[in-house]
Amino acid sequence: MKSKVTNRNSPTAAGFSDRIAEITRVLASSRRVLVASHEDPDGDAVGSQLAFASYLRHLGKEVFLVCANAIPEKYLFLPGAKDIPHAESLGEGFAVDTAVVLDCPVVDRTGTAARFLDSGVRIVNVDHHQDNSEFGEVAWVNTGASSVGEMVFEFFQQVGYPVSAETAWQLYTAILTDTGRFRFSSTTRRTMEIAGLLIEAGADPQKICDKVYYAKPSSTMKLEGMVLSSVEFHDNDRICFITMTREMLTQSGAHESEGEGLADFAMHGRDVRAGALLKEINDGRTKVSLRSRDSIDVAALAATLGGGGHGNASGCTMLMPLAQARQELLRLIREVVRG
Ligand SMILES: [Mn+2]
Repeated sequence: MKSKVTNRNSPTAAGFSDRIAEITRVLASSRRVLVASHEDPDGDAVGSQLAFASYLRHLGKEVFLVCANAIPEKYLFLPGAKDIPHAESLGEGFAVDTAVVLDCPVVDRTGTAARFLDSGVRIVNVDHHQDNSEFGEVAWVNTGASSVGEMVFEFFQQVGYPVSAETAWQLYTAILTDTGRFRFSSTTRRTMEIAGLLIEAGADPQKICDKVYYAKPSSTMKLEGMVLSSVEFHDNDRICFITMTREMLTQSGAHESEGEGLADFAMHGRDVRAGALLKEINDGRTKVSLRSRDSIDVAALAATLGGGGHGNASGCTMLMPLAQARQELLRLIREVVRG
């Protein structure tokens, strides 16, 4: 029987244990399980995938990890991250009976891994995005969670799965990165408690933070310098745009994934209410990462452009070249900032 279970409130809300029971019920009758997350993986995607895979292995499942495209180098220190295969490397005949899809509001966010998620596959959807479409046989959505890493931790506690040191590193990284180093409004007392429990279980906060944020290759720093020098302010410094062009990637020798996290620089300004990183894509499109403060909702703005995300951090792809996208985005973002 197909059932949807959703928890859009706190991790400790009534019914939480029912959701966990639904997931364990599906997993109990599964044999070959794929663990997938979104394309352009971030720390939450990689950390949660690795942690959940370890639990499934512990259950004796045949477990397959997959990523749609390259995992950023800064996450390769995580135990197991180097061994996550690309979707392309799993052959044509590859099939699973069940898939755990983490941190994805819609199935398509799995990118090239979506081809393994046809109608015959039972999907367990674990996510914290507001705009989750509740796809799958079980959809556990908790928009109150800082990260899927936090949800996975709660899941492990509920089912009595002890967190190993390796898993602690993975989940700590997921939470650290998805909270912007415990800075975003999604950071709760429980988030900090979980971080503390993960440290107790063996996660090293200094080493993890250094690996993720302070171990950049020179190409990344060169790219960052170029992107920062593109900074432009509008409307009395209330709107800030930064830009990443193909030329900058070529000149710095950086891969596109090295620009992850750069969007946050748009919000470093004292008076900035909303900001964006505009990334030029080869085929005349422009990828946009949006950021905002307080009640300014950039998720709604991204949604009007075919994207999505969280209220203060969202993204979309605009079907126009950079210069045109910048103009159009400025017009739209002004409406949001002026309210
Ligand atoms: Mn996440």
